Amino acid sequence: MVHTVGGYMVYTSYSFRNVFQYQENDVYWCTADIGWITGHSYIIYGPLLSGATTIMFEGIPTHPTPSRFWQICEKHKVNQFYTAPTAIRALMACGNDLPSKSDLSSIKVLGSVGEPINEEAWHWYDKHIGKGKAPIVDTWWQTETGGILISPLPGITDTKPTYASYPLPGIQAVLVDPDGNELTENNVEGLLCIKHPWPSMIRTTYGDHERCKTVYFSAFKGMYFTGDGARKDDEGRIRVIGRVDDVINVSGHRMGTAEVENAINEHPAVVESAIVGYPHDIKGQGIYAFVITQGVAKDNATRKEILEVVTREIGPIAKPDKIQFVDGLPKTRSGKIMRRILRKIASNETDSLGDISTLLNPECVQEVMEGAF
Ligand code: 7RM
Repeated sequence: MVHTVGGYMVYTSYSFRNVFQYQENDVYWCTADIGWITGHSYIIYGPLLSGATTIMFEGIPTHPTPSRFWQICEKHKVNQFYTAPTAIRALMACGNDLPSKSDLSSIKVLGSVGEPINEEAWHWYDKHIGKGKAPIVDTWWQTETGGILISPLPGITDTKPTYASYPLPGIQAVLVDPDGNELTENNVEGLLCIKHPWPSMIRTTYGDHERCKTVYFSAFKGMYFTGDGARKDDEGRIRVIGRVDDVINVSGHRMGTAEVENAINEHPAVVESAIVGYPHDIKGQGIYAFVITQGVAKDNATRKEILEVVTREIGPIAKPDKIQFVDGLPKTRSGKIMRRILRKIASNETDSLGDISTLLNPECVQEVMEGAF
């Protein structure tokens, strides 16, 4: 993805200052790796262009102890803390007493990025890290967008779990139907597009300009297509429900991966989950859930409880057909679940898994494959 100096600088600094409400002498920490766009935009460019004190961390959240993040927050009196849901869920599973051992009173704003943050993780982050006083900015954006396009503004917009909320000033986010008609009313679901250009938008895909045009600018005339599906609530807040390619169609009902995972994660013993579709003779697609649990038997009684939670949260139509308990889920280095691999495993196409060498944890693939139905 090619970004250009002027626009990228303008937009990363603008969005950094507004989304994190950075004030002079604050200490800001984004836990990302600088090799990921989040590190580029929000460890380096946005903060440094704003004269901010920005912490750069190399390591993992659980080493040498799962208190690492909270100890660093205390030591450097971090005011704005920005991380990914995958890290929040991993630390949440380590217990509530760990964050309470560190003084986190300096924290004013909490950020989340990379995937939809599920409700349970949102509440844990709010309660145990922000102590109910630090607004959570659920920031939606992409490598292609260069910077945050949809996010609450702390102290200005309200926050609502699982909602990235409203586009930043200047950003014209819209939902469209498959024919490209704009869905202007609230309470709708559609494809997330951006109507008007913004300073840090993708300029080209390196060495292949046609590809850039086809992938992002050809689906809908005059708009940038994000590839994400989203929903608007009755007040126009936007909730991103996952990549359109990952949407599952069960007997004609369309479901985003995030929605079903969010429901499964509400079960108290579920640490993390991933759902994918697989071919199903009757329903078209069935729902296959890969679930990491803690402290419960990996048996049908737990499966039944999970199904009950999903029925309560969404409805019987979203109940997974298969639930496989796993110890780990294949993740990219930036913490995103590789559903492509899980989809192959769920469909019994394991002889064509593709390249798994860039995974953070390639060793988990074997385990997941062996336990598959
Ligand atoms: C910054 C980054 C982009 C994709 C994007 C979404 C997903 C990112 C959120 C989110 C729901 C969020 N760049 N995504 N942030 N989904 N809520 N707050 O992640 O290019 O690596 O990924 O990530 O699907 O299109 S990225």
